Amino acid sequence: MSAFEPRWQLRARFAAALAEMYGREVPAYNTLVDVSRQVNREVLARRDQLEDGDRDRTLVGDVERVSSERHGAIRVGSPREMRQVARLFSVLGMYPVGFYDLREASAKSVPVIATCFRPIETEELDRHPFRVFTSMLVTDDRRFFDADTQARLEAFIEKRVLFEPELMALVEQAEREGGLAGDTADRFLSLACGAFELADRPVSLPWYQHLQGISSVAADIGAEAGTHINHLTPRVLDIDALYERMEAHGITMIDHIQGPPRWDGPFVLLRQTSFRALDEPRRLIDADGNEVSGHLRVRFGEVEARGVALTPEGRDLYDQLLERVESVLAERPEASYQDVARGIFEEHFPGTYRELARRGLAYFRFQPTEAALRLGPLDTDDPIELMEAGHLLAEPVVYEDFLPKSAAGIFQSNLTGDGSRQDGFEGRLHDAASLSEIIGRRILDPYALYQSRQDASIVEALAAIGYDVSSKGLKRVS
Ligand code: OOG
Ligand code: NI
Repeated sequence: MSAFEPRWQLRARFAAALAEMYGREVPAYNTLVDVSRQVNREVLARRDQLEDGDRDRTLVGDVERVSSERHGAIRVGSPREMRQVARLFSVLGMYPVGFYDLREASAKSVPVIATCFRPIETEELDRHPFRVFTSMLVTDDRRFFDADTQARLEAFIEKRVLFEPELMALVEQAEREGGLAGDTADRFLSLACGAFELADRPVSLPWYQHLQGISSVAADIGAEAGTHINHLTPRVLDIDALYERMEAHGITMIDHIQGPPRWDGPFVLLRQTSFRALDEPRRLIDADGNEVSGHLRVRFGEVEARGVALTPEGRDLYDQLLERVESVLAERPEASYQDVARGIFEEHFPGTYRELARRGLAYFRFQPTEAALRLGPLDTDDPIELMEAGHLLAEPVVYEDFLPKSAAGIFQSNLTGDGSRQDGFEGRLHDAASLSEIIGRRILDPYALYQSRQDASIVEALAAIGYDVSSKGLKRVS
């Protein structure tokens, strides 16, 4: 019998410990969590009064999970560090999903590629959906770093120890034995949490400033002795309400909510907003080697609302519309993002979840209706026809991932200065395959994960209605 602590429980305890630590260090985070909870309570109370169709607009997924739902973000400097992170997170049941190239998604200088470590099975997501957006500095990209800076960066990063030997030994033990239990699990969690605390080790000011001239992200990664959680993000059910209320608490958010607009149609993907990094007192070493006190901005606050996951076709449409929004705003800089985006969505995006399902633009969990269970199979097994006939309900699948444009926007709005990028040079190409190799574990394709959840729900629903699912080839709806 295995006495290992379940991975989801380790993950839940890890997330709680991080939140406790982060709240102590960044008090505005606690305000954000309090306001999110309050907004969520209000939305849920209101939601109980709504008709089914309108209920979808708040898109809750599993109600229980929302209150504890968080994502964090960390940044590392090398393939070696990235591999260590991947091994550590796998002990918590978090695996790399999706590839993000922030070098391309950003107008400013953001020289990183990234993935998200998160649970992948529905059950695991429902138990505790903690995710960590993890970026890695691309030190050999000449658009950002000349040969000398690259060499100094790599030497600095190679020398530092993000995860102490005792922690990595526990990771190895978990890998070897299949898990951790009791005091060993406790020790692992406390060391793992400690590894993401902002270390109070002095920072070389000239080196920090040199890197900051190139990119604040590079300075945050390449001049610090350790890594740190740079934000921890609660999920809120009504982000517009939260936005207004944070202002009332004296916390100024960035100028708009990133992602799709608020409108009367389906809530897709992800909407996020943040408040600026705070100046935090730090020990600095000046050019003469003297310790001086100063301030650095490294951490910030962010909140998000999650909508339905889109299929590749749905995502293409979304990306096209967002490009339109940007080109309109380029011509009319005085217009509000929200108004322009709403107008474009109203004109070009399907206005209902049902229409998204029909056109194969989003993922759904199909469930049999009471009527279907009573009446049994019809002469079709097409999930969309069955939905139209009232035999299947299509419940939107929540988006579990990130958006490169929003991520770039989050990076940018919290950085000091634009940095510098020499676009004449060729950047080193990266994709999911090359980052998989770096990580030493295959990065999973988020679309494949959503698709298989949808497929599994269809098989289960048809079986419940009385179809012989073993012998039928199922039609895919998307
Ligand atoms: C990560 C930014 C990306 C998000 O929510 O899109 C992110 C970072 O600042 O390190 O967390
Ligand atoms: Ni974030």
